[in-house]
Amino acid sequence: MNNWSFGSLAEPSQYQHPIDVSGLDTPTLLAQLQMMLRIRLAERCLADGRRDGLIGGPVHLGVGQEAVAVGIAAELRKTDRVFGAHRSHSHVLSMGSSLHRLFAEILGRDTGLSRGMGGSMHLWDQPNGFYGSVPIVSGTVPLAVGAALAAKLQGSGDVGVAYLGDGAVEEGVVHESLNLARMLKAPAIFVVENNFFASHMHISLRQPKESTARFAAANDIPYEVVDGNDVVKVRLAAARLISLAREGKGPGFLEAVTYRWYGHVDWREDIDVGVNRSSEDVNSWRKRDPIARLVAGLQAVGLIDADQLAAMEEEMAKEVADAWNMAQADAYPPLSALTSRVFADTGVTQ
Ligand SMILES: Cc1ncc(C[n+]2csc(CCOP(=O)(O)OP(=O)(O)O)c2C)c(N)n1
Ligand SMILES: [Mg+2]
Repeated sequence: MNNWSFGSLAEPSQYQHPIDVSGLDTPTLLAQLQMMLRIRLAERCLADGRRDGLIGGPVHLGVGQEAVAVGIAAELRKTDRVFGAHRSHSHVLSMGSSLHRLFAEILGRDTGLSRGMGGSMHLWDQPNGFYGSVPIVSGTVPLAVGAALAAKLQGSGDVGVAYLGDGAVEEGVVHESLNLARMLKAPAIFVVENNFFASHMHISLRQPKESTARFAAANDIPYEVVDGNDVVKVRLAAARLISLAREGKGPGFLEAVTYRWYGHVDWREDIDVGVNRSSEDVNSWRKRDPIARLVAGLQAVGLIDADQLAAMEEEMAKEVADAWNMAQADAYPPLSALTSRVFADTGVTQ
């Protein structure tokens, strides 16, 4: 990395090539494609639901960024401890969470991942390794370090994962977390989804350099910077960093360069809101589509044909529609939940 600039990695006209899938196992690649399609269609459904007034709270969509979570999750197990933030639908779904329970949460239903009390930004699915997401930017980063430290003390070989954005690194607690994780050799994996924007502000207006991996270097933490729209590159980099962490070598930092197709929140594209987000940018990043590129890579070596792809798309569309319809038919929490669900039930009585 030269002077913490991404170079061509930041150019949407570059890296549009089919993904190189050679030497990788076919079932995993197809499962990753299916998961990326599931996430894409689920978020499209949420965009429409929000636009049509069916969803009460805001939804932060990550369409275009699916390869990051799917590549990372390929190297995780259910006993790992994953933390997200405000844009975490992909993070929770990639761990194997139920689409129906995610939709139910966003619709405020009793069957939701957080029993309908949190909405899109308060997701929880610990049985699948997802320890929670919160809207406070960077708020979960120190929690991931603590969870990683606990795993180290327990000798489980599990890791803590913190998903954060390029904007989150502007919070002081991220730097404290990096330093502490390094000093305690906590098996924490920091995954920065660098999509160049924090709300409506481009990174060039917020930071002197575009690559946030400089903060890993400053804390003597091994790091990798990858094309975040290449699920294979993300997965291979994650494998290297996660295996070091599992072996007791301490934290790792993965910066994935990507882009969100929707605007900061809800279904609009936010063209010309803020700086450096024009339709040309969005359209050229669409050509760097992580799903289309994986399909092209699989087709190039005969691992999927048009009929198989159509069948997979149809299956995912049906799964999404069924989950959405089921969630909409579910009941809201009872009124008593307003007081009984203020704190989690830990089972501890006094
Ligand atoms: C502590 C805190 N400050 C500000 C906000 C308002 N806010 C919500 S999302 C966001 C931008 C975050 O940008 P980034 O970390 O790059 O994530 P992205 O939205 O790009 O996924 C801001 C400033 C907040 N939720 N929490
Ligand atoms: Mg961002």
